[in-house]
Amino acid sequence: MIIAYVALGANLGAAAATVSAAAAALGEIPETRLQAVSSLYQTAPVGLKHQPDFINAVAEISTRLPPAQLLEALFAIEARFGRSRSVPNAPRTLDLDLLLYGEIRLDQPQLTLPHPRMHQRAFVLAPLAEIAPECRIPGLGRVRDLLDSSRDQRIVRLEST
Ligand code: PH2
Ligand code: MG
Ligand code: MG
Repeated sequence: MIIAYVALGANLGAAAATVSAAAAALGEIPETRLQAVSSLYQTAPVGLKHQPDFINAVAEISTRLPPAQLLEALFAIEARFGRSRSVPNAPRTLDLDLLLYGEIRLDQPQLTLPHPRMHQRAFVLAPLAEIAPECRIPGLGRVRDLLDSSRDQRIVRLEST
């Protein structure tokens, strides 16, 4: 089994409920087990500014699926939650991004690993550090140390209900 990390994000509709349900859906992927899910975080939009705040979380899974097949399964869950793809960075009902797949580095048109922007994004690094404090991003170093450089980004951990 390979340990992989998935970022979850939503800023349309019932975003918190969607992110929680999508995290549970990760455990339904064939050959895959859901190991941990972070708290939900309310986060300021990065990139395109004039859109609602996001709800973000990170999940740890273990899987026997190869990266491409895992990615297909993530797209299928996005579609199930009503994701339509318009312009890049547009508001979305659900975004699932594969962050890390073991220590693998990959640079393909459909998939880059580690995720190329994860190290700059507090909305990824904070929930990742919560569930995997010793986690390292291959080539970039420890998640906890990288988080210190993104302290200016507004993110609030939501109390679980
Ligand atoms: N996702 C993006 C772009 N900007 N900002 C926040 N706060 N959360 C996201 O999940 C997010 C974003 C592209 O996928
Ligand atoms: Mg994304
Ligand atoms: Mg995506």
